[in-house]
Amino acid sequence: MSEEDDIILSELDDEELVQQMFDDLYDGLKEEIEEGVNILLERKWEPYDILTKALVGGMTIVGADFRDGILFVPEVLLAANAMKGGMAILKPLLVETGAPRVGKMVIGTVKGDIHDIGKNLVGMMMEGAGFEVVDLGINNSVEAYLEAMEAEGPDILGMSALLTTTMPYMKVVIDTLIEQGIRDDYIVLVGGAPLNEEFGKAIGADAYCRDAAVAVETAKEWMGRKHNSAATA
Ligand code: B1M
Repeated sequence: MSEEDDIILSELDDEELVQQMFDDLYDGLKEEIEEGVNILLERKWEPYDILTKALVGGMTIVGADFRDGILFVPEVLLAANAMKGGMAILKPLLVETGAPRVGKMVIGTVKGDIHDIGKNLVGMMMEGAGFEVVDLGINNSVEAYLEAMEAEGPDILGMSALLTTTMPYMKVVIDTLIEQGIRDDYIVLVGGAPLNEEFGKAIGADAYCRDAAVAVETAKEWMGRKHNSAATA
């Protein structure tokens, strides 16, 4: 039995446990990640802190080693799967039930892009803040966005892209909204690791959101503006 097998997560202090969770996420150990999340919850950690400090923190390390060619797609998929296991435990805790609906968002990852962890996180946090969220999943064409928007009538369109090659597709979607004369019917928010504020402005989005917490704040702010302009119209 290796030394690793002997580690009892519940016997570690908080700092050691978070470090161990980084290692377990790196190794794609879903059950251990789930156990770590449950232990931190028992220790009265806020679900949001577990998400950002233990899970997103661990995924940042995975991302750096993926970039540097130390980890490859199969390993990163396992890490992503472990992360999703932890997120599934936190989701009901982040999502308040019965909260008054403050708005509705359709969100999806753009065409050509299959990354969905960040988008899922945004969806969870938005639901937690009282938004109704319609998640279109990954690899969405202009047509898929338009169809969902027509069917769902959201206040907000959220788009996610994680690749420099797929982020320009957000502009394709926004340009189509303009062509169809419906751009101003929606608040358009965009996010994803390779984007920045300048890019958001350049493609005609209402705002770029650095992370899930910023997405919630920005959505609330824009919903407030929408109500104010409706009241004065
Ligand atoms: Co991929 N991948 N990946 N990957 N992957 C990146 C993005 C990369 C930066 C890794 C690297 O090289 N360092 C790199 C892109 C480089 C580039 O474009 N310049 C990359 C690459 C190259 C690829 C492939 C092409 C690899 C290959 O096949 N050779 C391939 C692409 C496939 C495709 O999409 N067509 C690929 C595949 C994969 C996996 C399938 C293995 C897996 C995805 C699993 C999944 O999502 N289900 C994967 C992963 C996990 C990553 C990294 C390691 C982690 C991404 C992640 O989940 N981060 C990533 C490296 C990195 O980003 N550092 C990488 C955690 C997540 C919480 O953060 O998604 O940024 P993030 O979301 C944040 C914010 O950005 C923001 O809020 C979120 C929460 O705070 N946000 C929004 C995101 N979307 C938003 C939408 C909003 C608002 C805010 O709307 C309102």
